[in-house]
Amino acid sequence: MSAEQRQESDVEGTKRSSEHLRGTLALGIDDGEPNFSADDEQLLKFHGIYAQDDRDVRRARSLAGEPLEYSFMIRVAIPGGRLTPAQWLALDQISSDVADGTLRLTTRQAVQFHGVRKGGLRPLARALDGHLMTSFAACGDVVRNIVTCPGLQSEDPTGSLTEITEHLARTFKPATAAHWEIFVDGKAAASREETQERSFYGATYLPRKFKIAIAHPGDNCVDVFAQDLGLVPGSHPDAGEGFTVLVGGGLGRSYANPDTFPRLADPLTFATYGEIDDVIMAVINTYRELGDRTDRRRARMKYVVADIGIERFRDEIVARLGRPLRDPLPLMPEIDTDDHLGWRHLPDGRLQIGIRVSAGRVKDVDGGTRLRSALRRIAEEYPVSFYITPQQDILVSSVPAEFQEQIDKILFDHDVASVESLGPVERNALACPALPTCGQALTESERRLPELVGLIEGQLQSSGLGGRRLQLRMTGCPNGCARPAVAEIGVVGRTKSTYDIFLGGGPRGDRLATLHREKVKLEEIPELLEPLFARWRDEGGEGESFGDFLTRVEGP
Ligand code: SRM
Ligand code: SF4
Repeated sequence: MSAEQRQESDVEGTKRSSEHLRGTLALGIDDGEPNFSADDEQLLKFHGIYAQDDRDVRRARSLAGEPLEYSFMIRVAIPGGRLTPAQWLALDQISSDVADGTLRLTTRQAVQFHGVRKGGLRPLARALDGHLMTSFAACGDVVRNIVTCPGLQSEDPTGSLTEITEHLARTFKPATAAHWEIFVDGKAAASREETQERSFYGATYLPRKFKIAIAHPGDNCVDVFAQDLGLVPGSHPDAGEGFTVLVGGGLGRSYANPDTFPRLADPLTFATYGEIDDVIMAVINTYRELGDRTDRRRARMKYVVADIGIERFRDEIVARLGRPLRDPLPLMPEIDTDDHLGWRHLPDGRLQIGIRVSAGRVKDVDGGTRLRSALRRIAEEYPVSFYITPQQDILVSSVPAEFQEQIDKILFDHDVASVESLGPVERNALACPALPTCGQALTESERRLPELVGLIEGQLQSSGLGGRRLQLRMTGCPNGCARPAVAEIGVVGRTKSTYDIFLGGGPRGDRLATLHREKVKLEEIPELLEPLFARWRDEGGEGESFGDFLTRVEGP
């Protein structure tokens, strides 16, 4: 049966009848209940709000016949991950006032709050609004937070890619005033004139989320091949400055649907800065019209590209643009992933320090690292800027040279690990939040990352490979939020106590890892890696990464 003949999914009906993302949210927020109706929970996502419950106590509560421990996760969209000190301080304050005291940096340069109660939603939205931030459209079937390599921004004295990032964020943000009415202005805004929604969103928005990232030509820290639409800056010999545009990437997979799979984006065209909005619009309109609205698991744009092929997809874009497309520029052969950690000099004479944040969780640990306090102090006292990286880390940037030592001292006094002291796996490990907040988690991720890092670093050590860097990414389910599908070692939750192990991705992010072993307990991973590490040690080329080695000897 074709997608047109199948019935559209319930979420499509909810969106259509929501009057541009309002639904009954304005009533639900004041109804005295700890949660919202099922339809409103779908709409909440467009406002950057996820209904969750504490899964550590879910079973006990259900057995006792008690209501679940409801709370909300709020994701703040931060274009390019760039924040002023005042914005950082506002986020820090929110985390004390209405959330669980932590800030969670995400793999898409956003910030999440967990454990927010219904009564905290409006104060949170107002605090964000007061500092020119919003959670609106950080989630939902829209263009998500625009990700941009922090190096492209902080190391570019012209600021042009920061401007483009902000321009794209504005251009593709839905126009409805619903969020400001319901969460920010309350009753005052109810009389506000209805805004026309953008034509490429209409009443039902997109079939699913749509992700855009801008990569540095030589540094794929954003994982450009994993995006619905990736942009790589370049200079065309005839057309001038612009982007090579890639389309059709995405990493999610569902055990329940074997027709789902991770996919790397294909190069589509080269577009100048002046042309890029129209090209993105044409891609979004193509997706809007051809995307599957019947099965949400197969609704991402990567399936449109996979189903019709990149050539026909190109024809669809040409038809919508009404002009031919240029060929894409070839991508640089030497691409790596810069973790942006440690001190570096910026072209304007100032400095930048990249600070590792394990699993993106900024917090103070009693008797341990007090990263949250350290960052607060830096934001309070120094004229700097911040960037969240796509590796869940944070950069303190634009540091005047005279403050370098003082900042080092603050980090030292708060027991924040220096980059030199990080282990070779720890340095680049990513983990998604998973339990206890994520409703989709099959098992643990963030909470067991330190243990897994220790196991793999221990095995490297005993295999005589102590200092070798390795890219580890862990998730609690196959949705792939920490991008394990392109990692050298991807550890993906399968059951409550086991993981599927994927191997063979690489630091360039241009190769999918392949399934090596199913249903492995974490404790069994060193044993599984031991013979592979021994071969890598004995047969690997000079400086050859683990992923490249495995691919060379075992094939892709
Ligand atoms: Fe994700 C859903 C967390 C990046 C693929 N993701 C979720 C939810 C909202 C769970 C849910 O639907 O109930 C998770 C919230 C958990 C929690 O308690 O906080 C969640 N995703 C995250 C974050 C926070 C992981 C992290 O460790 O940083 C990342 C937030 C990004 C942001 O700021 O916008 C995050 N998610 C990703 C990525 C990586 C990326 O975009 O670079 C992917 C893979 C790329 C892709 O989209 O294909 C990803 N998340 C998914 C999917 C699978 C979508 C699919 O195509 O099937 C889901 C499930 C869904 O949407 O229904 C999902
Ligand atoms: Fe949740 Fe799965 Fe994403 Fe982890 S990968 S945050 S478990 S949806």
